[in-house]
Amino acid sequence: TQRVGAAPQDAFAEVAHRVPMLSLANAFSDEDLANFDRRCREGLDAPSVDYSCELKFDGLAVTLAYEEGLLVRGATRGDGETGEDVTANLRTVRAIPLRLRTESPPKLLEVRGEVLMLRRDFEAYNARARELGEKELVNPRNGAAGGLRQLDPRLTAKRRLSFFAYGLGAHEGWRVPATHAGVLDALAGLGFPVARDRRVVQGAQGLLGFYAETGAKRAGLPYDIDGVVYKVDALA
Ligand code: I6G
Repeated sequence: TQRVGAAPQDAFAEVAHRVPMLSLANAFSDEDLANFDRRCREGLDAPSVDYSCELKFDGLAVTLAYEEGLLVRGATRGDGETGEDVTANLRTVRAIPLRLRTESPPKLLEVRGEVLMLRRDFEAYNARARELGEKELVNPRNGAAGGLRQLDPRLTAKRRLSFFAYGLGAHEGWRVPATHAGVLDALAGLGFPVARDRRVVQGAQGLLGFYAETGAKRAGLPYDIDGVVYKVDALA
């Protein structure tokens, strides 16, 4: 009753992102990775760099704005500068907290992450669609993207979308941890689902090791991924 309640809309309003939602650069080979590590070491003037490694879930990027601890707005990435206000739809995603789990919430905290459909929810949705003679979803990513763009939040709720947090947008009154891994831990503490398959590694060998490990478990993951994400762990 707290999550699905808004009336269907005619269209989505535009939202200008206070902090742009950037995309990631790609690496396609061991050599690309070695070059990434070299550029980081040279840029930081450090003999070795710690990297935070994560899975790149194959869903849709969104940003969630919390004011004084309450979810006030949720938007799609759009072109990175301006997205669409899909707050009513995002409120139906049970994994997204409507209120931060803290006694002293920050004035503003924007949390970024990916909305996706778990493989089991995708299969269940399509099984039901077949029973009813309705249209099946093509893949989990389309299921998530189409689900978020429904004008009636009751239809979004039927897709049983999931969410994983992976970063920050604008914030005021929040003590930002020193590392990306620390940010993810802090977001988990505030009640956000953060994927468990993440690790901090050292140097190019560490990056390659995480990639190989992920490849070995990819087929057994509960969701589709389209790669892994590496970030310099130190935010400074
Ligand atoms: O840290 C991240 C994890 C997963 C990401 C990310 C992601 O996509 C599923 N995507 C972006 C655009 C960024 N970080 C910045």
